[in-house]
Amino acid sequence: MASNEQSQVLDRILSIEIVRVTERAAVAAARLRGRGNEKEADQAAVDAMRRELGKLPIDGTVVIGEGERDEAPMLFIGENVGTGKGPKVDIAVDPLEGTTLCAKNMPGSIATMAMAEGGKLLNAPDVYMEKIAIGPGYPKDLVDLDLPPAEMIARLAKAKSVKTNAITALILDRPRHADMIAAVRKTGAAVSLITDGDVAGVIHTAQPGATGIDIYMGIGGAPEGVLAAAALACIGGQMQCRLVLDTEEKRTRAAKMGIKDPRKKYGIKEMVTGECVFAATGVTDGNLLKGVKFNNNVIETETVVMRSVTGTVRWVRAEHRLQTKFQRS
Ligand code: VTB
Repeated sequence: MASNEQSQVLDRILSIEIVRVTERAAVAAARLRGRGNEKEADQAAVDAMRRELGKLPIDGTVVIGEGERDEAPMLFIGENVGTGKGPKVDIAVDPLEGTTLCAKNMPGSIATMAMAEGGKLLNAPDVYMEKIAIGPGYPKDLVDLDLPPAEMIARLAKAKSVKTNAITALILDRPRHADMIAAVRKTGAAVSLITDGDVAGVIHTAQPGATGIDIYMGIGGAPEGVLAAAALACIGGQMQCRLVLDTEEKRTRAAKMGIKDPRKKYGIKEMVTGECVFAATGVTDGNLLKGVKFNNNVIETETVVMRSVTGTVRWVRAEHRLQTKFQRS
């Protein structure tokens, strides 16, 4: 199929189909909110997502998944998903992003996935990734991982025509970020800390007016980095990422996945090299999305779905009445 024909298929049909996939995963995980069992919640989301993906008219390959083939029985990297009859697509999934948030019933866990034309998503190993992201409307190449955090904040403030104390950075609350957090605070900027969930964290930068977040920085998971890049590919913004390949074993693993330069800094267009669709459904309530609500006969979900072809962002609030569709089959 010609590339533009493929984009149209992605654009027209799959952007609605993809919503069903993240909805199902979110509902499955939400049933296990606050039960203190991360594994069980994750497994429920994985099962539900995989079942639903199996129904899609695509010839899909998981490139960002639950892990490498030997460690993840389902939605592993390289697994074929979909009916096999349809366009060749790359799939990135995080059926439950923020497993801890879900297990503790804390804000911000989501079910998320992205889909791109075949061969167009970065095949990243499940390692850490340095990330920096800002919203749209800034001069090109403003972000750079090699700038000291204080300089990055100063650069951003200048581009925004504000003082550094008007900037807020979002950072994962981890000991590895202690120096970064201190350096950002020293500029007078504010630091918002999150315990998990940096896919949503990066998306926050796209609408600083609404979220109060100007920049995301720090080290998180590489799979989450590619998913976030897919979202920004749709809504605009800048992101730069670099895999943390600090051992020979990780470098070998990455090389097997086609990564030639272990120190490469990836922009959005190098992580998502074609058109893509991104979707996320809230599991627990969060800034970005409302969580799943269980009422007597209705299950409510909220999903955001974005397409890079047009930059359209749709918010899908669904009321599900046929509850049998959420049961295992
Ligand atoms: C982040 C965050 C995830 O992992 O990528 C983080 O977005 C990074 O790993 O929600 P550590 O927890 O080891 O710091 C999560 O918190 C969980 O996958």
